This record gives sequence, structure tokens and C-alpha cells, in this order.
Amino acid sequence: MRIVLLGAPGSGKGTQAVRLKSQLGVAHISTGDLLRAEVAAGTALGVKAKAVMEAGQLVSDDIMLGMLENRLAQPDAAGGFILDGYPRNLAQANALDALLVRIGQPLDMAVLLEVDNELLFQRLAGRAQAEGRKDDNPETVRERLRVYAAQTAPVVGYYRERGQLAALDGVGTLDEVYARIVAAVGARR
Ligand code: B4P
Repeated sequence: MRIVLLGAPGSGKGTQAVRLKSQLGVAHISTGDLLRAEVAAGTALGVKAKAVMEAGQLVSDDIMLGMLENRLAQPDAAGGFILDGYPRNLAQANALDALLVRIGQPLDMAVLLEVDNELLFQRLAGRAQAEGRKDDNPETVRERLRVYAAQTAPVVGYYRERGQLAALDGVGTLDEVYARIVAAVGARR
């Protein structure tokens, strides 16, 4: 299966992708994790990305596409993948389609986790306390949610128009949300 996981910051994408990856036996590709690894390694790209991420903005489309292309070329992605955090705007959605056609791995579906803003704030405040991620402070979270509404929400329509979208309620326990995802993915297999 080749799946895009969509949702606002804190909607549960990363959390659920980890479980789904084990069940489907596919690669979990989180562009946020890839960027955080660059930051931790102190690469030139990481230095550039750090400031952008801490401001709650999106890293440039060129950098993200190059990074994704490299990751998809690794052997574990040949048997399918869950893309978590990409695409985040319409340009990335178009670039992804072109890339997947080029490598002969077309997308099967997009899964959207829907959660209201108040709960997103609560979850990210919880993660800020637990993990201390710099971009989880309230001011940056507000900006990330604004960027999501302006740039990423249109991507939902992109997949809906193609008949590839499963829009799911992302509110509930981890198990409840996961069960909805498994049912939606099962229906497309
Ligand atoms: P990401 O790493 O993608 O961060 P995120 O949107 O917060 O999602 P994440 O997957 O980590 O969190 P989740 O909802 O699972 O991006 C970080 C930054 O990287 C971006 O702001 C941007 O700057 C940059 N970036 C990444 N991709 C990019 C791209 N394609 N283009 C440009 N820039 C890019 O979990 C959040 C919290 O909620 C957790 O604590 C979790 O435990 C909790 N939670 C989840 N589900 C729950 C549930 N059902 N009940 C209770 N709590 C729950």
C-alpha cells in the first residue's frame, strides 16, 4: 500500500503511522523526522531548516522534494510506504504525483485525520511538556495551525477530487482512531 496521511499538527499522523507501518509492513516516511535528523546532525540543510521549523513555517519545496526522492529510493520503500507530513501544499502534491509516476509507484489513497483546533492545542501542549519540542510552544503552534489552514488544507480537496480521500474522525483514544484507519485502508486494499 502507498498511503498519504494528512492532518493538522497534533492530529495524530506520526503517532498512528508508527502502528500502521508495522501492520502493513511498509516504510514510514515522516518528513518532519527527516528534517529533525538533519537538525540533530548539524548538516547545512539542518541549520537552514531549524529556524524555519521553529518559526512554524514550511521548509522550501525544493529541499523537501529532494529529501523525499532520496528516501523513496531506499530499498524498504519499494514494498509500499506511508507518507507522514508530505505533501503540505498544492505544489508538493503535484510534485509528489509526478515523482510517483516517474518511479512507477502510484498512490493508493490519502487518509485525513480531522481534529478541532482546541484539542490540537491541548495535545501539542502535552507534547511540549513531555518532549520539549521547540515548535510545540503556543505561539509557534498557532502559526503552524495558520499555515495548515492556508497551505495544507487545500491538499485535502486535491485528493477528494481524485476520489482518493478517506476523511476520518481523529478524536478518540489512540486505539479508536487506529481502528478507523485500519477499516478505511482495508476497504481500499
Ligand atoms: P511534523 O513532524 O510533521 O509535525 P506535526 O504536524 O506536529 O505532526 P506529528 O506527526 O509529529 O504529531 P502527531 O499529530 O502524531 O512537522 C514539523 C515541522 O517540520 C513543520 O512545522 C514544518 O516546519 C516541517 N515540515 C515537515 N514536513 C514538511 C513538508 N512536507 N514541507 C515543508 N515543511 C515540512 O502527535 C501530536 C501529539 O498528539 C503527540 O503528543 C501525540 O501523543 C498526541 N496524540 C496523537 N493522537 C492522539 C489521540 N488520539 N489522543 C490523545 N493524544 C494524541
